[in-house]
Amino acid sequence: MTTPPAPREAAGRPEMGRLGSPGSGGCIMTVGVGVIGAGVMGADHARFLATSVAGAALVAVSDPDATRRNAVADAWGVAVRHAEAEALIADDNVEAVVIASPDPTHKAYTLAALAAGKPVLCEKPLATSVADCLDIVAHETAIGRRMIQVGFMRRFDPGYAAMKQALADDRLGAALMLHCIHRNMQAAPYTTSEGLNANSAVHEIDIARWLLGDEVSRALVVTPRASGLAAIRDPQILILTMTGGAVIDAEIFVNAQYGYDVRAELVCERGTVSLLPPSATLIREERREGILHGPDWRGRFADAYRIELQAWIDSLRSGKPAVHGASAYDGYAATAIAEAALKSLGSGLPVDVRLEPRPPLYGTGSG
Ligand code: ISE
Repeated sequence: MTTPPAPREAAGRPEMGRLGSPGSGGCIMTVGVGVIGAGVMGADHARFLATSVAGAALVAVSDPDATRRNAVADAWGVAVRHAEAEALIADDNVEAVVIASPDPTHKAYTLAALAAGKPVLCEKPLATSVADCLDIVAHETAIGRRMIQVGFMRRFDPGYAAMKQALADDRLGAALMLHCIHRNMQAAPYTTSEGLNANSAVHEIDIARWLLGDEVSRALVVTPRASGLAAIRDPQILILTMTGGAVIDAEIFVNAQYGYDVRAELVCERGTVSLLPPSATLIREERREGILHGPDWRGRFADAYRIELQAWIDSLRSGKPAVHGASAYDGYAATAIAEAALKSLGSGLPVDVRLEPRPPLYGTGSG
C-alpha cells in the first residue's frame, strides 16, 4: 500500500471534517447528502434519501447527462445540480456523498470526497482493480477513521440478516455449506463473461464472508454448457472455500430469462436456514399458482437499500460505523476474491486467495 497525502479539512466548513467522527453524535440533526450519478441506482438512492431515510436531506445531484440529472432532481425538488461530480463534492451544501456513477469513476470520486473530509457510501465495486482498492484503504487508514461504506446492500436484507442471526444463535451448529443462486433476467448488453464476477458474483463473495465471518482461501469457477440465449459464458458456478473449511457454491446465471431470483441455503451441522421466496402473496391464475419475480434487483432488495442508507446516515450522526456496513477493506477483499475467480475462469483451475492483512482500523474478522 502507498502512503497517501493527509486529507485537508473542507475550507470554510470545519465541522464537515468532523461529520461521522466519534463524538459528533447528537449535534447533527440532518445530514445533507449529494448523490453522484442519476442512472438506475443513483435515482433509487435519491428516492430513498428524499422519502424514507430519517435524518437525511437530499441536497444535490450530479450527472453529466442533463436529462437524467434534471429528472432525478425535479422528482425530489432538489435545486442544486451539477454536471461534474467534483463540483458536487466541493459544494458546501453537501456533507456526505453517495457514489452511484459508473464503476471506473468510483475510486476518483471516493478519494476526492475523502480529501474534502466528506463521508462516502460507494456503490459496489469500491474500485475496479485490487491496486485501486488498496490505494483507497491506504487513504482511509491514513485519515485514521472510517469514512467509507461500500454498498453491499444484501447485508441489510431482512432475510440474510435473519440467516446470520440463526447462525449466531448457535442452535444449528457450525456452518458447513452455503448454496447460492443468483439469476438475472437478462444481463446488460455490455456484460462480459469476465464481468460476471465483478458485477454479480461479487455479492455472493461479500455475503459469504459476512455471513460466515470467515475469509475466502480459494476460488474455483466451473462453466456448465453456456445458454444459447446468452452471448457470453453464462451460467458460471463459483465455488469458494473458506479458511474454516466451509464451501460456498454460487450459480451465477445472468440471462435466466424468467425473472430476478436470488436464493440461499445455509447448511449447518444440525439444520439449515434458507431465504424464503420474496413475496407476501401467492397468485393463482390460468391454472397456475405462484409468486411473481421482479425484472431486476431493485424490487427484491428495496428494503435492503433503504435499511442500508438508514444505517449509513445513523452512523454519520452517531460517529460510529454501521455495524453491518461493508468497509473499504471489505470492498478490497471482494474485488481481490473476484479477481481470483477471474483467473480461475481463465485457467479452469482453483486459485488461492491471499488477502493483505486487515489494518486495525477495520477491526477483526469478516463482517
Ligand atoms: C447488479 O449490478 C447488482 O448489483 C445486483 O444486485 C446484482 O444482482 C446484479 O447481478 C448486478 O448486475
